[in-house]
Amino acid sequence: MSPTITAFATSPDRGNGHARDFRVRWALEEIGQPYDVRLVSFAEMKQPAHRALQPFGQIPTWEEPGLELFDSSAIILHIADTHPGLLPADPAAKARATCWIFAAISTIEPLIVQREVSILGEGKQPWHEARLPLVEGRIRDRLAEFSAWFGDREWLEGDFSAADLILISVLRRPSGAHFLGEFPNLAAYIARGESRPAYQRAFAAQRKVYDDAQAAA
Ligand code: GTB
Repeated sequence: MSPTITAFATSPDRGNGHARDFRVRWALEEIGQPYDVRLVSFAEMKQPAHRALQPFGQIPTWEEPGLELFDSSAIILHIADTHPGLLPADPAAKARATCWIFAAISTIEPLIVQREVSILGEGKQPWHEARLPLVEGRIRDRLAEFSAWFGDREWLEGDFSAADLILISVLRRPSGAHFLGEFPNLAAYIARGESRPAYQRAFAAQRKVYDDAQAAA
């Protein structure tokens, strides 16, 4: 039986693959696992039935017989634990790749999200113009650190892994991509990820949701 994930019925990212169901879709495409998608409206996400799956009323969620999960990274780790091909088999390499999953979502992504919060949520505040360069400086510094470490690697840990999938998803968010002209090795890294057939299948699937919603509107 295929797992079921949830995704936005009408994604605010306008079909650009920035909502976090995209990471799960990409992971599933990488391993060739078919999946079902239940689309939820913003109102439905805040109802008790959805909060029973996701306490914060968010997407994505995961349902398979005997297991319900939330949080895209936890879902991807579960997929990687139960299918070959998303994390290295060698325990030390697997630990290092897992380390990058946590670094992506806890050390890099919050700075990128902060710029989005700053622009979208605080843009009318009188202190916004003064604060934005500080927020952007933190992103630039962090990307410079990562770029220096990454150098001319192809992927984070040996072959492509779930760590690359998550970190590339983080870096391609608009507030990460905004700085990529300054870091050619990171721009090339993202392009490598985006050129993967599994990425393209996942992107097309989430884009179809947006296109269908537009056509029905
Ligand atoms: N830690 C959780 C995870 O990784 O699964 C975070 C889940 C999360 O933030 N979900 C968001 C959500 O459901 C969607 S992805 N938000 C609705 C709410 O909280 O009410 C975040 C997101 C949303 C929109 C864009 N965008 O428009 O570009 C990008 C990312």
